[in-house]
Amino acid sequence: MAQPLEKVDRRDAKLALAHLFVAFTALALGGFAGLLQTLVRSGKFELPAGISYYTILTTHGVLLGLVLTTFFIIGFQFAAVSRTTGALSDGSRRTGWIGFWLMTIGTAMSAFFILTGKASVLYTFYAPLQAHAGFYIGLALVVVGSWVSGFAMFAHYARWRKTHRGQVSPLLAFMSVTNMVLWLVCSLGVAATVVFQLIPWSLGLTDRVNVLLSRTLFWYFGHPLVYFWLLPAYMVWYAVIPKVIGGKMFSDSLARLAFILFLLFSIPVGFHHQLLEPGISPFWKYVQVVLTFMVIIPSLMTAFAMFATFESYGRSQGATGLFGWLRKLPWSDARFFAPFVGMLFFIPAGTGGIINASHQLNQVVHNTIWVTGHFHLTVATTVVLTFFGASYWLIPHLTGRVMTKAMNRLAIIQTIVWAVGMTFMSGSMHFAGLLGAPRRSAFSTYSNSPQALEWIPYQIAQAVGGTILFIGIILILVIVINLAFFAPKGETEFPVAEAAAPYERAALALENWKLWIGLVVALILIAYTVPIIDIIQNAPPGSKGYKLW
Ligand code: HAS
Repeated sequence: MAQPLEKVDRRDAKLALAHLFVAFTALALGGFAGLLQTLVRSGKFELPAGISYYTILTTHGVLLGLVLTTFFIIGFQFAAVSRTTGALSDGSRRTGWIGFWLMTIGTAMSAFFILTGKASVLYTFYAPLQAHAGFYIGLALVVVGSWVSGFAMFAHYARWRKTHRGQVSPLLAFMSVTNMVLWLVCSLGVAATVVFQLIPWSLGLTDRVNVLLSRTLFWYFGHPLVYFWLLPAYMVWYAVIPKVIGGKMFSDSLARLAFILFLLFSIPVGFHHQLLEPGISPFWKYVQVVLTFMVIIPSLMTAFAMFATFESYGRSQGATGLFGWLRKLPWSDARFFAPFVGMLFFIPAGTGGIINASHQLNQVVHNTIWVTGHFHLTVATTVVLTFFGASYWLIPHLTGRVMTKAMNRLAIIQTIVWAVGMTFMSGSMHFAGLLGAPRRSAFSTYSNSPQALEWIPYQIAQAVGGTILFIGIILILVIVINLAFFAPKGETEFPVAEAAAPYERAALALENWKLWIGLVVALILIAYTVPIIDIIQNAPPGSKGYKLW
């Protein structure tokens, strides 16, 4: 068994890099689609050659929401596992490559059907909109590929535990495994609707689909999906940022407990996306709203831990007063600055999430562009800026290069551009949403409504923000290409923080997977069994659907 490495093994580095390249290619294409969307919604621009707004919107959502995130996360986690628990075995690495190719082939297949206008069903692919079967089969391959990669990580972690009996596993490996367990359990829902409902229906093997069941299975997956995106950002905050600033992690056990709480409470909450849907009893909606408020707790713990880390470091450097520690943080280091701005944006982003989850308030914002504003703050700012910040050390670490001062300066500018663009875009989305502006709609569908006049200034602000963000995308691509191919050769550290109190017995209990997975299954059964039986037993005849191809 290989010993823990200070560096990621070269062969594992290739596997991680392959994932990151697909992720950043998706960012380039999906970002361009996003620019076109905001221009169309401003009412001042029309797409050429009869291209549908919904084709562009689907391209944007699938490439950024599903492809960029999943590839970045799996690549990052392979690197994290290899760095902290030693080189992958040949078997695990081969399994990782199989997962990568399945995901890549699936992505190419789905992208083909989206770009040829046969799958303009948006990233949530709600029935009764029907795409070409090839789109769903492509998505199924992406999910199966990600499972294969997850199994490679589980096998590697299990080997480590076997050879290190009684020891607490390295934090980043524990976190990667927790995130993959969460992903595996939640993606069973989307796999079920795709394989048993949508593929047979789009192939014409069944002529109707139970719409409510498919949406329920989608959201069983859809909310934990957002925590699958968030947790790798939290890995960077907990386990990397303290080292980058020169301090120590506040508490290793607290970080592990937060991850276990995410595993327990992120899945049985999908109904908070369906609060306004008929056919689900108010009682079960209420139960899931309560569970949604439980899943806020680990984020509050994370906020506490980050403040504690920053403050302890600042005080160790002589800071005094309530906020004196802020001055001691390394503002000119892009590895810190980008994730920190992500944290800052998570304060209003999380507040918006709490508003969404508050049953009655959801009626004000549901299906308005407020929700789009919410997820551009969460995933497209907090998560994505943290991924960018991680790329500033991860890519040069994997390619054997170093980031120059000029690139670091460009990365600081990139972060500022992103923050300004997102303030315009997401801010105006929130305001327009409160005025009732719908989400997921081309300008032409509501331009004749008298209310649209009120929304137009905000839509122009969105286009301004979208254009600034597109500049941000060009900047990050310049930096990534430089770090991958042109930066000077050298050694870059993969920073891993030490905990302030290194050995905490509680951490061992948090690796009792039988207990945690058992509890996850119990919570899911409590939250979903009765409502799903209801949805099946009281199903209307089903919808024939709207074929989009
Ligand atoms: Fe959400 C809709 C509720 C978090 C993503 N969400 C969405 C959709 C997406 C999404 C993509 O209940 C749209 C889906 C669609 O297409 O329909 N969301 C929540 C709640 C949270 C939440 C309660 N969402 C996220 C995260 C996402 C994400 C994270 C992506 C990564 N969301 C909802 C609901 C809907 C919804 C409803 C459905 C709306 C509808 O009607 O359709 C919570 O997890 C948020 C908790 C977060 C906090 C913030 C903690 C702050 C921290 C930062 C500390 C800062 C520091 C720096 C240390 C409580 C950790 C400080 C320094 C200084 C100097 C101050």
